[in-house]
Amino acid sequence: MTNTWMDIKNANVILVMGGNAAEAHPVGFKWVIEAKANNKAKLIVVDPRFNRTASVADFYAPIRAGTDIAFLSGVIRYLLEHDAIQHEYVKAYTNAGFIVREDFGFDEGLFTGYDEKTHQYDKSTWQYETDARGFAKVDETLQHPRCVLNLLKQHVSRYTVDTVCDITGTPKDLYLKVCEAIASTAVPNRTLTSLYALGWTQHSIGSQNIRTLAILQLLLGNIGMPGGGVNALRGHSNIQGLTDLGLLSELLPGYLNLARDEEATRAAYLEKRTPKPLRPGQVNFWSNYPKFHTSLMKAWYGQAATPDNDFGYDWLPKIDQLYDGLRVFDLMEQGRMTGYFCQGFNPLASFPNKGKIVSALSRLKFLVVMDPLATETSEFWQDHGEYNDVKPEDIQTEVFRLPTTCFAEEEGALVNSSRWLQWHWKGAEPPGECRTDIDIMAELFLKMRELYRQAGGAFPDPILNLHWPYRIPEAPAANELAKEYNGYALADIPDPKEPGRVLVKAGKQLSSFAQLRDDGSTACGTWIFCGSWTEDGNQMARRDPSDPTGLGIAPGWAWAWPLNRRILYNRASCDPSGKPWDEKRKLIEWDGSKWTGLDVPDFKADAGPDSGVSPFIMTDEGVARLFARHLMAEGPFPEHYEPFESPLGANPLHAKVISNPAARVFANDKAMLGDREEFPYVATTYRLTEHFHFWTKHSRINAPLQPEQFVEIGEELARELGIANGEKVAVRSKRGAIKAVALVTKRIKALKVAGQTVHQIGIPIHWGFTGATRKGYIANTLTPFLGDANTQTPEFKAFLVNVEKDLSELMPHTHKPGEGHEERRRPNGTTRATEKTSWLVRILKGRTEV
Ligand SMILES: Nc1nc2c(c(=O)[nH]1)N[C@H]1C(S)=C(S)[C@@H](COP(=O)(O)OP(=O)(O)OC[C@H]3O[C@@H](n4cnc5c(=O)[nH]c(N)nc54)[C@H](O)[C@@H]3O)O[C@H]1N2
Ligand SMILES: Nc1nc2c(c(=O)[nH]1)N[C@H]1C(S)=C(S)[C@@H](COP(=O)(O)OP(=O)(O)OC[C@H]3O[C@@H](n4cnc5c(=O)[nH]c(N)nc54)[C@H](O)[C@@H]3O)O[C@H]1N2
Ligand SMILES: [Mo]
Repeated sequence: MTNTWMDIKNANVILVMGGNAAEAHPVGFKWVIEAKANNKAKLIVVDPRFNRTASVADFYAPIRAGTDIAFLSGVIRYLLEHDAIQHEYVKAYTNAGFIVREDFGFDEGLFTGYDEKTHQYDKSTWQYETDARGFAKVDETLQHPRCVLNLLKQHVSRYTVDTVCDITGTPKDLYLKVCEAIASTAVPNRTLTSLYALGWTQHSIGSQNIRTLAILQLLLGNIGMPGGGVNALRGHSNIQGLTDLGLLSELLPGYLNLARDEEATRAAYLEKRTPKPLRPGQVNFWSNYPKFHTSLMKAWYGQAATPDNDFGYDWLPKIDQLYDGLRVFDLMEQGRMTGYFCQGFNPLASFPNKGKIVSALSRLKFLVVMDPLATETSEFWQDHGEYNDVKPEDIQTEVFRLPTTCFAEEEGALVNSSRWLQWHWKGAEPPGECRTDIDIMAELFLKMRELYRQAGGAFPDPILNLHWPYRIPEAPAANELAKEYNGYALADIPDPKEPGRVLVKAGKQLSSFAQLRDDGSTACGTWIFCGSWTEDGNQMARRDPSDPTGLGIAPGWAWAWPLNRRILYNRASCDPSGKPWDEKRKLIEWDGSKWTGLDVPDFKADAGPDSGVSPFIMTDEGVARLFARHLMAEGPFPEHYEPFESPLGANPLHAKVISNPAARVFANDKAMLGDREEFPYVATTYRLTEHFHFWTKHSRINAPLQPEQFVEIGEELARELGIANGEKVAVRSKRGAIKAVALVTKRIKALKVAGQTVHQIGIPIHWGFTGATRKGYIANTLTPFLGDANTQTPEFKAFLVNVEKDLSELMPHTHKPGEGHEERRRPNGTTRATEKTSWLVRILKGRTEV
């Protein structure tokens, strides 16, 4: 979230689109109710289904799954046409006036630079015109035909109300009501907040859904404002922490990233990540990158990281390509992976095209599952009849299960959607042989280090040099790790402003990332967490709920990254002269010599209105980007592309390009896409309050609340197909079929789209063949194996199915392993599957045939 949960209460209009907050975030959703009760806020829900959030909305608009870019681009056109934009904000705080290169263009669905062979863009034209000094040219009058605002106007001009409603299926009167409500927040004293989650991200155009909303919020002047923002409601309780700590193939902690193959030296790597400002006098915060990276290497490698060895630069992998989940399972299926560690992840149930996942896991030599439960993944090799129709004797994979604890059985911090690091304490002792994930990983590491020490190896340095300062090496404590993430001084840090004065003494905890150095004198595991555990103690454990301004800031409750700032970009909540746009929403202000206020200013504390520094200090241009330059895979402006399985089989906007031309699709999976003749209905998948994914079905309290797989079918379609409520039906896609109980509902209506009727089917995801619910099929038997071009998030939310009453010919999954995939066998030539519920020691003793 750019803002925080509590801040939602400050909004005048709340748009829930691409999420179902009342169902999936029921506790945080109370702030929406507060806004309605105390602020007379209007709640708008745009969703294919009239869902639980819609049931308390002021208006609900139905939409065809996968068409949100068209919907929102039409709203942007409406705002520009009705002059409902906050002019002063747009002019001063966005790149509206920046002039784009003459050779940039967009034609028939493609931006300039597309390569048909690689399905990728050469983005060199997606840039500004620059002057002799390398600064971007800007037309303050916004008249230049190639300034960003005019290009945006031109780009969205095709999204007329009629075109949009024809693509989305949204009735015109409802669409116009949504436009009007959103436009009402263009004034400085009204804000729109937007709450989204997977209804936007799980598409082949997921990232651009969010970009479109960001553009809209900038035009309305709603970024940085209390009650505004672009607010991602995150998933698992610590999934925000997962990205913060860099647990994606290309990331390092704090959104730093791994070197690419071609970046042979640390100097080349750092230079690329330390951009020069695009405007005179602008501060670009990423100029501090070398300090963050060097401090990270000191935290990881301690004394072994020295200037002479480039602080261990070569010990970290350099990547040739992304190794995201889709790529990993594709490589696995090709037989190009030996082993896989599955930690807190149940891909057989949660990843697309279950048939492909079974086929992939079957080609491993070993699979390690670290989980408190026996999951579908750990049992993938077992024959569960129609629900998991495999022959164990054909599967070579050896499976190890390492039982772990759950969050309540250990202490530590969880990061929530508001970026708050909240410390929690152990609530119970773990049962049986369970051990914490930290202990398991620590023991594995120590064993590997011992093996490297004894036997050497191709490249022992990254393992042998790792700094391991924990009191009990087999069990690093949560507080030791938290202090390391925060960072500490390795030598006295001199105060740059006062010669002779020491800012931080050697050995002391740091209190701000401004204290980090690139000479090796500081260590810090995650620069954005710097300040969370200072010499004053554990800031994450603070529990002071007081909210002095009533704006929901509560600075003494836990700790928010960065620097306990609650609302990001809050400099933009003031006008260029430093006065709040709205006195009632005063977060910070310029007092004549410095920025003051209740929130921590997102700016240099002493850079005044005349300093020439613009508010968005994380960008090279100092302003927010309506035009994203080279940063998105499929274009600097969002464009409507159809889902890969489209009920239209065409894109009403351009004949040649139907779906996202840069999306993540592997050759083998293209053959597994269905067409509208065979699969006429749009399907989307989602969750229910009563279950948490695939684990609460193991709980005897949750299981009976939603005991078995059902699918939601609108009344009109049910009538057409002769399906009665409660009857069992088969739902089939190109990838396979599932059986489910039909729930016939008024809550999904047929839509009129491009002259045809489109029916949508709703498929909740929570069942499988383990646990206390009725045994069932896995919903992801149906979903396509392809994803977003930027994040590689799978397209779980828009695909094609058929619904059948005849259950006799059900083929659980039709996936055939791609051609050219080599069969691999265990070295001894046997094929077998074995259940290894035994303990980690088995691996450590080296008894596997790895
Ligand atoms: N009880 C419970 N809570 C949970 C979870 C859980 O399993 N159980 N999971 C957690 C996790 S990990 C996550 S990521 C979040 C997810 O939170 P949400 O994203 O809110 O959850 P979903 O149910 O996947 O989808 C939300 C809505 O998106 C709609 N939708 C589908 N396609 C489209 C589309 O193309 N456009 C629009 N506008 N809407 C669409 C669906 O109809 C659905 O109502 O929930 C978290 N909270
Ligand atoms: N079709 C479709 N598919 C989807 C989605 C969708 O909307 N539609 N949503 C996607 C989303 S957003 C998500 S987040 C994924 C979820 O997919 P997964 O993360 O694979 O699903 P979970 O059931 O949450 O699995 C997490 C596992 O972690 C275990 N666990 C719990 N605590 C601990 C712990 O402390 N340590 C360890 N090691 N394990 C622990 C649980 O027992 C559980 O088995 O599903 C995705 N798949
Ligand atoms: Mo999630």
